[in-house]
Amino acid sequence: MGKSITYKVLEKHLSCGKLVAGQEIGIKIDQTLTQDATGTMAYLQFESMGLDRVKTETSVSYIDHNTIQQGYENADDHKYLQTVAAKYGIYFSRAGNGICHQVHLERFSVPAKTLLGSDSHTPTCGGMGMIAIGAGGLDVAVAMGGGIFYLIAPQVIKVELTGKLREWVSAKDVILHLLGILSTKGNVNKVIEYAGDGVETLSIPQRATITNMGAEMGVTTSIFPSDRITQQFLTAQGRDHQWVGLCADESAQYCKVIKIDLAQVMPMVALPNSPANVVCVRELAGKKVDQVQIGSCTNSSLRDLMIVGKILEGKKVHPRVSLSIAPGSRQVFSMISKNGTLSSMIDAGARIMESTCGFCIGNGQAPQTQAVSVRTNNRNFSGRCGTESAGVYLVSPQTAALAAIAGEFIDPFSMKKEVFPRVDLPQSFDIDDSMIIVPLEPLPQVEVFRGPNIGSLPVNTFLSEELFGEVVIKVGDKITTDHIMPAGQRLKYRSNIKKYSEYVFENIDSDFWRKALKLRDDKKSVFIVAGASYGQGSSREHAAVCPMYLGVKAVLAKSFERIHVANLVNFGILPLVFDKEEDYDKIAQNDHIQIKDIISQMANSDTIVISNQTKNIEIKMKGIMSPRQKEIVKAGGLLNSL
Ligand code: MIC
Ligand code: SF4
Repeated sequence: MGKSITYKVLEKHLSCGKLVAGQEIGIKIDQTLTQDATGTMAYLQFESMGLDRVKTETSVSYIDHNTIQQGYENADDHKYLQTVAAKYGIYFSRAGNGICHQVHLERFSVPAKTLLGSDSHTPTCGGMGMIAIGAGGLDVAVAMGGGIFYLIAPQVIKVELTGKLREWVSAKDVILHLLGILSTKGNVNKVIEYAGDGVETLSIPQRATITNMGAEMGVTTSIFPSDRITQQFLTAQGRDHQWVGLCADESAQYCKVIKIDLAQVMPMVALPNSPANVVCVRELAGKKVDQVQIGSCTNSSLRDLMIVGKILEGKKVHPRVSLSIAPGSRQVFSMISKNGTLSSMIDAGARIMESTCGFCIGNGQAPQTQAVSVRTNNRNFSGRCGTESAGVYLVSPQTAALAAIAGEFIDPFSMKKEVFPRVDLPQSFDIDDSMIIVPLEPLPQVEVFRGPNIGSLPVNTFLSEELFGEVVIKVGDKITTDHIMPAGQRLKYRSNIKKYSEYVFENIDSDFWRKALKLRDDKKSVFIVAGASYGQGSSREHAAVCPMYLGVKAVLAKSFERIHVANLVNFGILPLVFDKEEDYDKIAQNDHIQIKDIISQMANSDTIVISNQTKNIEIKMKGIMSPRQKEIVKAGGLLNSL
């Protein structure tokens, strides 16, 4: 039987297990990436493993999330990360060099290799034909130490692209269109593989926009073939020697095939508060807009910003609108500063931001109360932008630029055909890696800098045979890690678990942490009850570490997202799924829960019976852990078990 691209790359990297969809496998990781908001924990964990250096082909530590530096905390974290990188042989991309995914795509991505990143948008490099997967920091730390990364061998969905995008339609519209089909739930342990003759009409940055937002569907990753276009991009980045071709066999089998005629895709917009809440931009034409934000790892490439620059050329930003633009990397920034794009933006009245995540993670640029904020990034969860009452609308760079000038949504198709800005990628990009510090060989003696913001690693206790405690919070469907562990203004506590834990579920129940701590200190267990797709969104392991610190022992949910379930296990929290979904209604907040003989229950079957003592009933839960994961939870987490 022929093979998909996904299975070809997985097979080459297989370390253990059988490559059969649904079974747990272990793969070798060639490259890792971390960013500063998840990196400090990942490196504290790596340090605790006692190794003398990283064992991967390439590991890169990026500073891109927390660059606001109000107070000493961020700068201390950056210094810690820089010294750790020098000590253990890690490339260090300094603040200002750009967003990890954009820089990795430009400077480090290699087709047919594996990449594990402590950020959920790591699949961006799938646009280059990599198996690029987002994971919690601890899994990345293990991979840096040469350890295996475990995952469920995925089912592969083929998305067959035909035709060519029309003018004014972009790669962002393609992925929003697909989100409308696949939604944000029910895609766990799947990979999306792109094929068809439409692929060659898409440049690498366009492909990367598409794979980037696969994360919003909850798939393990997304991947494009490596072809002539991939080779051209690598050549233009001065890395032609790193190209290898990669395509699926004709007879490869897929679990599902979705056909998209690129010529039929419309300009799309995702309405608040879900990236899958999509409609055609046409339906919003005339709706007033208060803020426009262009950038993020989804849409901040040279091509994207040159299109924006051309639309803004000779125009002025509408007086109602605040427009900010953040180039994705220093390479993009530098090139738009030389080719006239930047001056068109400045002359139009755009506010030019640093090459960082910034607005995308709520780090600045919070819009006004009840604002209509139009953004080119990938997530519009409520509150993520920093203003709870604002509505965030996700669009392509061209739709965003048109709205910035008009002060309202414009249907791009209402624009004259001939005014569409045509942009070709350059034959060669400007290459200047001076903001990437290359590790010295042999590795020098380096003293790791630890400012007061670098806390110690919290350690869990071994799982006891019996848990008794209370449901401290009951939440509904699609709870994201932004709900569990807010970012934005709280980002500066990422290295200080004790302090950061005070903000768990801040926007749902700001007293959660106090109630949980009280139970923990009374030696009782804290339980969370949740609906479907618990833990969507980011890879932040803090959404497991901080609850663990507060005494959470189990999450009882209708279903979980992949990265979050791995993080719960890594920190010794039991992820349990209702055997019958309707049993969710049989547990209320404050109910007393007891789970007896857990370890023997886990050993004997995949069903765990819990008792709701308040209602005097028993409820069957499914254990969704592999035998390996059961051992980790028993040990109180991966670090203990290592
Ligand atoms: C995000 O886009 O939500 C983040 C911030 O990049 C996160 C990582 C984090 O929380 O630090 C992600 O996507 O994993
Ligand atoms: Fe940064 Fe936003 Fe991309 Fe996350 S999604 S890596 S916050 S730009």
